[in-house]
Amino acid sequence: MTACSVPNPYIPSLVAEDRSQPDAEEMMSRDQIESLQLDRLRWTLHYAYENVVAYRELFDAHGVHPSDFKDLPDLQLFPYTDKEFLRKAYPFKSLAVPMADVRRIHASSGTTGQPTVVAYTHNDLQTWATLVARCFRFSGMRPGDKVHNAYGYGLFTGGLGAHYGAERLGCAVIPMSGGQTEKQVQMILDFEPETILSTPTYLLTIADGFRKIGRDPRQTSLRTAILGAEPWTDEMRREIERTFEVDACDIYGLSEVMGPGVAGESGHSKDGSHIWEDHFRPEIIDPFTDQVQDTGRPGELVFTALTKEALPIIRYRTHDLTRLLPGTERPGHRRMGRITGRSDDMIILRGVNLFPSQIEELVLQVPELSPHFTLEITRPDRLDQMTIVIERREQVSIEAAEAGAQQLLHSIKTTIGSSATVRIAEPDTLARSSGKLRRVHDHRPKG
Ligand code: DLL
Repeated sequence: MTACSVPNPYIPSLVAEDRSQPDAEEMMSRDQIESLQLDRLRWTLHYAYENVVAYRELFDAHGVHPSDFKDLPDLQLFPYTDKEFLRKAYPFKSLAVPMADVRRIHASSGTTGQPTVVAYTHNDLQTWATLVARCFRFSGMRPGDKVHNAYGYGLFTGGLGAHYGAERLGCAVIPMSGGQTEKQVQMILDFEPETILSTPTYLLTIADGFRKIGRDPRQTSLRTAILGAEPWTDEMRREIERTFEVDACDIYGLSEVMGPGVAGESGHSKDGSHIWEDHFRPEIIDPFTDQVQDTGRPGELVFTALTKEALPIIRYRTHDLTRLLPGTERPGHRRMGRITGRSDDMIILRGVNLFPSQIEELVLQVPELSPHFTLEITRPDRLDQMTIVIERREQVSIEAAEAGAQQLLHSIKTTIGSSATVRIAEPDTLARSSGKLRRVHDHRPKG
């Protein structure tokens, strides 16, 4: 294994196989977690510096050395990294281990330009499965459950990440992947899983699939849905819980930091995902000034991974906007608020900043309107315009949907401060998600 002048304080083989009970690190106090973080940060900074040329050059350029790290606040001495930092190292130059020690390679979805490559050693895969299993148990899954996994398999980390986590917990995994909605419905009816893993918008597509064959999605075996990979609101949680009569919990993660399982939500309190701080040190920064923010203040989430071997991650800017909150059911680990959006998904409409999740929240407060909508941004006569194209609910008349649309426009004006227009679409006419949904279509000229 790759050498490092500081011994690695983390030995994954000591992590118990039995995932049905909380593990020692999950239950640690805040003081214990911070002392663990101190040791693990010291290791990871040295390890990255000594084994990845790009980190060595970056730290040197900032005049900082791993030995400058003496206490947790010293992490702020180190420079941020971002997708661009990883892209420059495409495909394998950011790896800290020889390929002979790599056991898996994934790549981020990257809609534009080069994808980002991420890699895992045997130990990294153990840690990943352990943390996903921790999230699943925390959300209410139990060993022996049957689990329908509708996250996409392949280069995307969702499918395989969730798969090995569910196996680690002791569950029987049904590896459906995304798409083939009719088949998904059939498998849920035939195999009677207790849990479904999916993006929130794809679960709505599956609900349509049930209705299409005249089945009520409330009458399935499903009890729990563990949803993530895209922003979703508490209104969407209620919509999904009503539709399927399940408990819906959040799971958060990103490929560069690990994949799903960086944070998971309690099925009891449903009060936001706890970030597993025995493996990831989060910070919130002001995305404009780069200043670190206090707990509770909104900003961009930044992560340092504490135990990763193949791809060390130091102060990685996620672009995800949220805030840190004290832990509740796991007091040693802080929670994250809902992700309001990504700084690169922000729509600037005639000078007003808004996120698709704000529209989702308001849409789902209007009973006549369905959760199926897209945002079309245009610039006729050099003036930005946003049109919400949204399906009416099946049992609702066109007139009632039009009245609902007026109510929606009013609440957008009063809460966000933007004017928009609405176009009501017929049920089941808009494109459906089979994974991460793209809600915004920006037709404005670039530049
Ligand atoms: O989406 C990993 C994942 C798979 C998480 C399955 C949860 C479930 P990426 O494709 O790299 O990885 O995309 C990461 O997705 O930076 C967020 O913007 C968004 N995201 C992920 N989980 C959530 C969530 C996976 N629970 C990017 N809420 C992240 C809001 C989320 N956004």
